[in-house]
Amino acid sequence: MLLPNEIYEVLKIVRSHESWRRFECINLIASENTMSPLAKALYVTDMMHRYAEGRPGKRFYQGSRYIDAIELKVSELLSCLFNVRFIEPRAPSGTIANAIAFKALADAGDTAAVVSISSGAHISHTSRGILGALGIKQIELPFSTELWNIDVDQAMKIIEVARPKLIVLGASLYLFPHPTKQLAEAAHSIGARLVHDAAHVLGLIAGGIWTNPLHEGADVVTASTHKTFPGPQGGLVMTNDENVFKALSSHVLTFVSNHHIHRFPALAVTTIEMKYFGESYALQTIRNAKTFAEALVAEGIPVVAENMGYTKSHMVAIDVRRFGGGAKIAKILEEANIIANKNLLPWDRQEEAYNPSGVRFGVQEMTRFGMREKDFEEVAKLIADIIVRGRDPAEIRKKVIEFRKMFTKIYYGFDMPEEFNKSVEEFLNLGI
Ligand code: DSN
Repeated sequence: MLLPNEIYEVLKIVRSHESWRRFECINLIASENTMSPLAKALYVTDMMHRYAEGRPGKRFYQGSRYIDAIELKVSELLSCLFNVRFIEPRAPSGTIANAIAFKALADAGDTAAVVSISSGAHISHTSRGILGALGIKQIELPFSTELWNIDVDQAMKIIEVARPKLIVLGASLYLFPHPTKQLAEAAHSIGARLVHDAAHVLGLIAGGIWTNPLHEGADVVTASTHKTFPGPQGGLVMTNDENVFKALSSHVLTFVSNHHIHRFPALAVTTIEMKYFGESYALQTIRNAKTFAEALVAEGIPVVAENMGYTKSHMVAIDVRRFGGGAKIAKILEEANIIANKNLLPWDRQEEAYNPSGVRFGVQEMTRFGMREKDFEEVAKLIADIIVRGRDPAEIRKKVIEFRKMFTKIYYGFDMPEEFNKSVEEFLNLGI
């Protein structure tokens, strides 16, 4: 076949990525996941070519009758799963979901209270990100490394004095649920609103293991749909307040123009999977994280939040200062095909982002590929071989590739009965 060389070059890059990350690595990035075969099959359809600015029934373009149907369907499925009145599914990322929420609830010159990036805030929560781009000022919520959480008493004092317009909870380093109830009460007592960014833990909420912050008093929850919630990359916003919803929705066009419609069928399928299998998946995820943390400690690697039991989420964070820092460790783990990211820890200064104290792991993706507690004990040994015992990463890489061969299949949903998987295969064989 005669094709321009450039085509083969592109193909080679894609194939190399696919065989490496999909089949040869232990993927432990806490913000990633893999869709089921059914969701993936429904991702690439004609919908990805279309424009449908506006809301169902009120579009700026013709030709959107089935786009309306899928947008309404996915909103309905998500509303039911999360038991909320209003869902805005059109944000193409969690950051844009935050932009929509902040813009709807605050004006330039207002103030938002947020933890620091080192204590877990996502960059979009801060003056370096969306908050700053919207001209909203940032004050810091105090974080206790004893509790590995927001210091509620101190936070309440700060809120009372500074009277911010917004309080932003939720985090990218998120080991224990933030105190939504207390801080929502504090926010409402001064007429402020609470936005909870549940991007990382949306799948744990869908599985009923973490409480939906909207049910604890948050005014708005933002999220992304591809971390512990194993759907296509994207964002969403939810609220129970109709006026807030109208304000949010009116800002989608500001930040998004056309939304990425082809996400919706895959998001709908993932939502259905989570309805039926989300609880067992979320439970296994948090069990794996806890076991992984304990196994790392047993191997001589310091895990943060020891006195709090290390984690109640999908994440585990290690403090690798004495091994040369997060940048060095994340890089040598990558040489062994163990993929994680360097991460600031609360005592780090923001300028240390290029070599922070920590490395962050997430167990959610490998849990979906079938890893259980004993498998994460093995992963902890492989990591310790490199970090503690100083073994050659190239030698460990061979072991990792062998180990990963046992975990390559994602089923329709986590822990599906075999007959269900067969039905999905038959369905997929029919083509779209
Ligand atoms: N930066 C992402 C994370 O890894 O947590 C969140 O968008």
